[in-house]
Amino acid sequence: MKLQNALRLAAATVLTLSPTTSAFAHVGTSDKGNAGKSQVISFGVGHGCDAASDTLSIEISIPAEVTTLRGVPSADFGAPVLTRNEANLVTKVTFTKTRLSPLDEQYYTLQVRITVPNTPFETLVFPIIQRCKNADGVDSMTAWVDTGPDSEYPPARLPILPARSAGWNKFTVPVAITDLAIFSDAEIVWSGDSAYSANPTTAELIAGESGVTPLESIEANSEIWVKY
Ligand SMILES: [Cu+2]
Repeated sequence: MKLQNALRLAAATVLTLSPTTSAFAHVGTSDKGNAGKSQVISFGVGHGCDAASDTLSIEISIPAEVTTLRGVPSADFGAPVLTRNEANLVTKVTFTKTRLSPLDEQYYTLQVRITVPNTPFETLVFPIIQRCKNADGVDSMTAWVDTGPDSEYPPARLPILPARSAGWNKFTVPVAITDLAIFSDAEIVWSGDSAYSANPTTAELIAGESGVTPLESIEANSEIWVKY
C-alpha cells in the first residue's frame, strides 16, 4: 500500500463514528464480537410477526463455534431456557414472554453472554424463530433463517473483530471477506492499492484518487492495513 496516500486519506476522515445505516428493523443484532473475549450480545426485536401480533417467544439457535454461553434475564421475557446437546453445549436459547400485549408496539432487547470464538474476520450466524400471538389469540411465526444474499428474513449475524489498537493495524485475513461491514468502525482499510471506508467522505476521496481502486472484497490470506 502507499502509505502517503493512506495517511492523507486517513487524515481527511472524520473521527466520530458515522451512525449505522444498516437495516435493523427485523430481529437481529448490530453488535460485533471481539475475538476471544467474553461479551454480552444483544438481539433487538424490531416488530412482531405481522401487523398486530406481539412477540410471544424468540428462539435463538447457537452456532457450534460458541461453546460458552449464559442467558441474560430480560425484564419482559424473564430468564431464557437453555437447550443443551449431549456434550452439554448450549444449542438453543428460548425467551418466552409471560404477559402478552394486545398491541405490537414495543421494542425488545434480548441478551446472552458468550465467549466469542477466537476466529477474527469470521461471522457467527444465529438463526432465529419468532413466535407471536395477536389480541384474538391467533398464532403467527417468522423464521429468520434465510442466509441468501438479499434475504427478506436474514438470520442474526455477528462479525468477529480482530484484537486491534487505535491507529494502524496490519492483519493477514485468514478467510475471504465479502461483506466489508466488518470494518464499519474503521477509518480506512487498505489491501494493495485498493481502499475501503464506511465513511462516505473518505469513500468519495478513495473513488476520486488516481491509482487507488475502491476495495470491495478481500481474498483469503491477504495482508491488509486498517486504521481504527
Ligand atoms: Cu423487519
